[in-house]
Amino acid sequence: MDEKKGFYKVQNLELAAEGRKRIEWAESRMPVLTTLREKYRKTKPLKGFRIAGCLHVTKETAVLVKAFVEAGAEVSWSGCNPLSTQDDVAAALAEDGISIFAWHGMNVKEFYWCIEQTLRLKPNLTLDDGADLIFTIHNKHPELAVDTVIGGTEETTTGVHRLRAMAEAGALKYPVVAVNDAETKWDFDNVYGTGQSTIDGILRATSVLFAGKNVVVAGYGHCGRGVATRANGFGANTIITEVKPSAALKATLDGHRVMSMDEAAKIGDIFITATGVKNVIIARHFRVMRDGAIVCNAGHYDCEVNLVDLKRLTKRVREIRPNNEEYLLKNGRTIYVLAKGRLVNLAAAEGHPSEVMDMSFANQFMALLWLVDFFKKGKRLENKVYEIPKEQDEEI
Ligand code: 3DD
Repeated sequence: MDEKKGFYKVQNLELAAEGRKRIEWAESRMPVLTTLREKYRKTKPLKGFRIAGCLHVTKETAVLVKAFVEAGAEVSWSGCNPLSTQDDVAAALAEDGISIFAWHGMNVKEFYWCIEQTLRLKPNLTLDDGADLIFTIHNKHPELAVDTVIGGTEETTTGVHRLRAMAEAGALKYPVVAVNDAETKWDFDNVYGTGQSTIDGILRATSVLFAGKNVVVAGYGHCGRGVATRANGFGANTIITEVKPSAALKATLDGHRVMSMDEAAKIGDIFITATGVKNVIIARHFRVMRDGAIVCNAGHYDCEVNLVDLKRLTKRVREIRPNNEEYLLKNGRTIYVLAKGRLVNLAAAEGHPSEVMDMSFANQFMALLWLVDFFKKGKRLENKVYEIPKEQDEEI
């Protein structure tokens, strides 16, 4: 590990050169964000503002972080998942003077330690993917939420759900923009991004044939729909499980088979959860799974595949390939779990392609400008979850 107390902690600074090339590659495919960066390079509207970010440290996120710095902001960053940090990118950012605390394969204690380090900046803006930063501020540093932070943004569906619940309970202490709900985010990132990057993660961890396989996708929201569509493209027989009748009907009309997980568990070859809820695949499902079944998760949290249940049924676990653990069950059958049940697209691959993250992150950039603009005009926003202004979606 390379560490400069209070400034950065990354896996290995020697990876910086590699990381820089990967960031250049992403930059060349992110025209919207780079246009915004050029547009604000001179006026520096974020000068005097301090952004704490908690979002997957990938080559695309590095382009966003650098755009904030070019726009005048001070930035301190942590990853929002223990397995999603690209260590070479983190090294490049640290070497370029960005305060970053992130490495691949951290434990939960280290995960929250990294978030705490970013708060040394005393941020007045926060950027979240899953709301762990906002929750840490509200629970551990309420004075920061009340006296310092003027607003924040939230990247993902799960995080927006958490924050809406908080706002409804009157517990939200500063305004947050639901970046996830921008059409130029969810209708591209969640559908096309998750669709492609989830398959990418599975292929890198297994290199299995998709054609002809029974691919079970749990959840037919934007993400699940994207994954099922791409699996179909590979020639898979797609099966959807859904609790929401309208979503189940949509899946049926899109040509997928729809059934309960109890039935799908018996015939599935590859299982992908994308529901945002916990315990989607549990003991009774593992018990009836085929020998050699592959199980993974595309949702933000690792709560959808119940590994505690699986371990109870298991004789022996070993890593058979990177991000691929072989569970030999007491019933003699074998199940493969990818990326320890964490989001397989970022843990076993590189997350969504740059082209879709370009639009998601352009929304992040403009949402923070929108918050700063209100602040500079002396206006007070309410402590609630705001939608992205329609004009912003259109401009992007
Ligand atoms: N997410 C997926 N791919 C990503 C990438 N390449 N860089 C940063 C974050 C990335 C997570 C997003 O899809 C986020 O919008 C979400 O979780 O919804």
